Amino acid sequence: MKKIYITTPIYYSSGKPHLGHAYTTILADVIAKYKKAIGYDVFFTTGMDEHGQKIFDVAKKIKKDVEQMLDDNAKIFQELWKKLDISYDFFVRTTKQKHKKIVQKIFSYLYKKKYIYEGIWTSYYCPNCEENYTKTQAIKKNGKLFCKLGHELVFKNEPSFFLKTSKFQQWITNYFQKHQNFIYPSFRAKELINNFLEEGLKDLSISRKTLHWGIPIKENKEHVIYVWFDALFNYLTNLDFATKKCQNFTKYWKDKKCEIVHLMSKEISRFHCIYWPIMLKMLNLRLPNKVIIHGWIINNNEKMSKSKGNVIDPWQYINNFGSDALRYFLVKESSFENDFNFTDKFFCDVYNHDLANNYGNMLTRIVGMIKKYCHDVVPSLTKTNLDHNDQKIIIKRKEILKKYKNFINNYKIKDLLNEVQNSYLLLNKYIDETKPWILFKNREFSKLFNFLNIIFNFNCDLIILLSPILTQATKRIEKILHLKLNFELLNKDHAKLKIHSCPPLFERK
Ligand code: ME8
Repeated sequence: MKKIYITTPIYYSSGKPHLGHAYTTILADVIAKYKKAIGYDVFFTTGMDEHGQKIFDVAKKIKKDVEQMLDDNAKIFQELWKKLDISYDFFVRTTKQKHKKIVQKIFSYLYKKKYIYEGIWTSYYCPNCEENYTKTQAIKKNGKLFCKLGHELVFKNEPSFFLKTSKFQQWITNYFQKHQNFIYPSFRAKELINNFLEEGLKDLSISRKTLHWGIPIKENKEHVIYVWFDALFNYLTNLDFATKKCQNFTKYWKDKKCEIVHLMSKEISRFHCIYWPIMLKMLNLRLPNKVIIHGWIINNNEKMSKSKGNVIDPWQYINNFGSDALRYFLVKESSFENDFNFTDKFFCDVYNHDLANNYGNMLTRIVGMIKKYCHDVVPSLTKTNLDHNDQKIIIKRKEILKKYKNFINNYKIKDLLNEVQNSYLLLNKYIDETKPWILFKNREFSKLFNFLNIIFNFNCDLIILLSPILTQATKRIEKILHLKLNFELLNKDHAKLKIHSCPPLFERK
């Protein structure tokens, strides 16, 4: 059985989830569900990044006990994931004992191996992104230095532990060049080489002496572990790496046949594509197969983020349009190459066109016709009297069934959705040209039954192909059709199936 381990970033627990968090998590969930649907054994994780300067500062600012804030925020994230039908297999919180112990073990191991040493950390630091900048990488404005997201940098000069990442600069550059599929889309590898590798990779400061909100370092209790060193290892601690009960690590990480995929947006690609592979190399562990990087959701021409205060609340769309609508929109408009501008009008247009008019209305129309012309039972195909229009639809159905696995295997879910929408266009045309009401009036029953059988079967496949995204609608349709919808039912003939009335699935807005 094929296997895949897929992860989202773990989100900072410094506030509520926004549309950006929902975007990545939905994409990962949809990939996980599609892979499961085509027979993969899937392990999917997400969770909360709960240490570091930013978390500590926010709790202080809102006058809340840090742990209370973390519990509250983890709960809010999990409530959102439940509402959005996100089926993760493990939800990590980095303040939990298991995670902390494993990270300490890894630190001690790398320290013993001399990959970690003590020194003085002098750097321009972004407390918001928890990221180092050199003077050349920083953006200069009015004599001050800023990170790429526009936060002011703070100069740091303090004792620290360092990870010998500089030793691996050539290795990681070669790795990018030899493994063109490692980073998707591949142009991001060039960006990383230009921005971070060409000017020389510095050793990474991995501890903080002036902060105590982190995992204590056993080798020197005055320091805590830097949040990114701590956080990246969630991808191993989720699988119980370096514990007695490490079946999942053996099953999903050690087995080279298991596909490992990390998903995120571009601002954290440096950590996942440069530092994370180096850490794994130091531990003598295999690398992930793919780091998939998507663009940002933009609001008013700026990256939507908590620090900018321009975040969009996913709940308002879920409450007005339903969770399926948000899942569908974010997958349909997702882009690995570009950012996309979120507007209410855009959201509403896609909802009305794709979900209300095509998906929902098509089923209502077909069920209505079967009720009216065939006493609620899907008719059989006579195979005689098939005309050009019937043949066209049969061919289109075959085509999409031939292609869908390829789309799923190559993470091109958006392309699959485009194929599905094209099919709806064709089916609408098929109805208009066949004019079943005239066939009925003229008592051309064999033609009418062929038409209804062909359109019902094809539409059923389209519903199944969208089922990993439209989880709620699928449940409702299963009741209408009295059928458990899964990918094994693709390409089946549903003749003789008894169906029930179909209330509108997506009301027009
Ligand atoms: O970076 N558009 O956490 P974070 C698209 N804790 N995606 C967005 C987005 C936007 N405007 N805003 C956020 C961290 N995201 C670290 C990660 S992983 C070991 C540690 C999504 O809460 C996107 O996936 O800032 C991005 O990479 C992630 O949220 C950042 O979440």
